[in-house]
Amino acid sequence: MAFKEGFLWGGAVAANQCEGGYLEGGKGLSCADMLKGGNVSTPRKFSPVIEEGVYYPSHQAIDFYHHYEEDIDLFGEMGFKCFRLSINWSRIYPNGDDAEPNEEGLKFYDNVFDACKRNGIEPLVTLSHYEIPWAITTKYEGFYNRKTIDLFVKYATTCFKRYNGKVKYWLTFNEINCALMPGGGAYNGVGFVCAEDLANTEQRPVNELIDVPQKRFEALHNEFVASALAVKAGHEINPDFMIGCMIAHLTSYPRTCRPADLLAAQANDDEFNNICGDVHVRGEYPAFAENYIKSFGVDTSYMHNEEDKKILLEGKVDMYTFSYYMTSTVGTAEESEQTGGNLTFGGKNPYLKASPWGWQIDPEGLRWTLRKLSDRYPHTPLMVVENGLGMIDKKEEDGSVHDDYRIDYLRDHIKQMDIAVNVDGVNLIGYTTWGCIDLVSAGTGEMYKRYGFIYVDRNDDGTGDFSRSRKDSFYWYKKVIASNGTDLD
Ligand code: P53
Repeated sequence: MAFKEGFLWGGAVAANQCEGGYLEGGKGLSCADMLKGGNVSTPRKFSPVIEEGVYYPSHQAIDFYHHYEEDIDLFGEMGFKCFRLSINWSRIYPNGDDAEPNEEGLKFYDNVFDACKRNGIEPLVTLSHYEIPWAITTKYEGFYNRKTIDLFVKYATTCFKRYNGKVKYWLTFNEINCALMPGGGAYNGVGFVCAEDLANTEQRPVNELIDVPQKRFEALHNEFVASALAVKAGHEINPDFMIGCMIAHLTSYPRTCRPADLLAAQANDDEFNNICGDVHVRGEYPAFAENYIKSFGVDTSYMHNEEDKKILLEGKVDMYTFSYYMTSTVGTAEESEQTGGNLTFGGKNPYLKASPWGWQIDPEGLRWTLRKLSDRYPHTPLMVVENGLGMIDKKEEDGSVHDDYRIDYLRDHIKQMDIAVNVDGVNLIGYTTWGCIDLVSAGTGEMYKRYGFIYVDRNDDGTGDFSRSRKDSFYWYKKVIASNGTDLD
C-alpha cells in the first residue's frame, strides 16, 4: 500500500529549540529565552531576569541561525517534501508591539524559505510555537489581554504578505491545548505570567508558577479569536493558503473495563483534545466545554461574546494537525499508577513500553487517533506534524549513530498510518517527524534527549562544536520517502 501523490513527508522543528542567535539580527527576547534546562526528574526553571554566565538552552540551541543552509541541504538529501518550522515572533516584532517589523528578521526567513525551495521542500510554518515575545508577557499579560489578539493578527498578516508565494502551509498556534494544563504561561503560547511571579527574581521550577485559571482560560479563548482572525486575514491575502490548527493529541485509554473508567477516558479526550479541535474546525465550543471550564471556578461570560462567536465561525481552519508521541491510561485511583519521567499526568499501561522519559510507545494508538479524528472532522484533512522518539544517542568515533530503536519507532507508526489511510479511509496529507535534527527538548530543555536523523555535537554542559552527522535513521528515512512509504525495512 502507499500514501497519496504529493504526501508531505518531512520533519519538524521550532525556532526557539533550534535557532539560537537569541539576540542576533535585531531579535527581542521571547518567553522561551527565560527558561533554564532541567532533566527527566528536574523541571525547567524560570525567572523574569536572565542571569549572566548561566546556560540557557534556547540562547544558542543548535545554532540553526548560522547553519540553516547546511541543515536544509541535509533535509533535501533525505528527500524531504516538507519542512515544518516556526517563525520566532520576536525576530519579526522584537517587542511584540513595534510599529514596523524588523527587516533583518524577515530577511532571515526569506533565506530559509529560499533554501527550502532550492531543495524542493515545501515549508509548513507555525506562527507561534511557545515563543511569544517576552515584552508581551511583561507589558500586556500575554493573551489574557485582548490587545494581544491585534498584535498577533498584525504579526501573522506581516508574515502572510511577505512570504506569499514562498509559503502555502501555515499553522497558527502550536499545541494550543497545552494552555489547558495548569500554569505554563511562561512556556506555552498564552504568555501569561502573573504579577507575583513577574516580581519574583528567584529561579523557580516552571510547574510551581502560580496558576490563575480565570486568566488562563480567557487567554486561551483570546488565542482562538486571534487564530480565527489570522485564518480570515490569510485567506484574504491568498485563498490557496492552507491554514491549520495544531493540537497536542494526548490519547488516553480506560484503565479497566469499568464503565467509570471508560467515561474518564472519554472526558479526558473531550476536555484536553476536543475543546480546542472543535473550536478550530467547527468554529464553536462543544456542548460540554462551558461546564468543564466553570468547574475551575471560572466566570465563563467571556464565552458569550457574540462578535467572537461570529469570528470563530468565519475563521475555521483548512486542516487539523497534531502531535502524537504516546498514550496513557485513566481510571480509578487504586489502579492508576502514574507514568514516570517528565510528564506525570498519565497512567501506566501494562501492555506498553516507555522511553527513558516515561513516554509510552503506542503505534496502534496513532491509528485509533486518526480514525477518531477522521470521524469527528470528516471534511478536514489531517496531518501528523510531530511524532518521534527522544532517546540517548551515542555518536561513534566516525560520526555514525546506530539508532535502530528510532527506526523501529518510526516504522511502526508509519505502518499504522498506512492502515489508517488505506483501510480506514483517513484523509491524511502528511507526516513530519519531530526534531528531524537534534534540538533542545521543550519539556526538559535538554540536548541529551535526541530526536534527530541528524546528530548535532552539542551538550547540556554547553560543550560541543555544533558539527552535524548522519545517523542510521537518516539513510532509512531517505528510503522511506523515496518509496512513498512502501519500503520500511
Ligand atoms: P520534548 C507535552 C506532551 C507532548 C508533546 O517534547 C509536547 C508537550 C509539551 O512539552 O510538546 C511537543 O521536547 C512540542 C515540541 C516538543 C515536542 O513535543 O519535551 O510541540 O516543541 O519539543 C517533544 O521531548
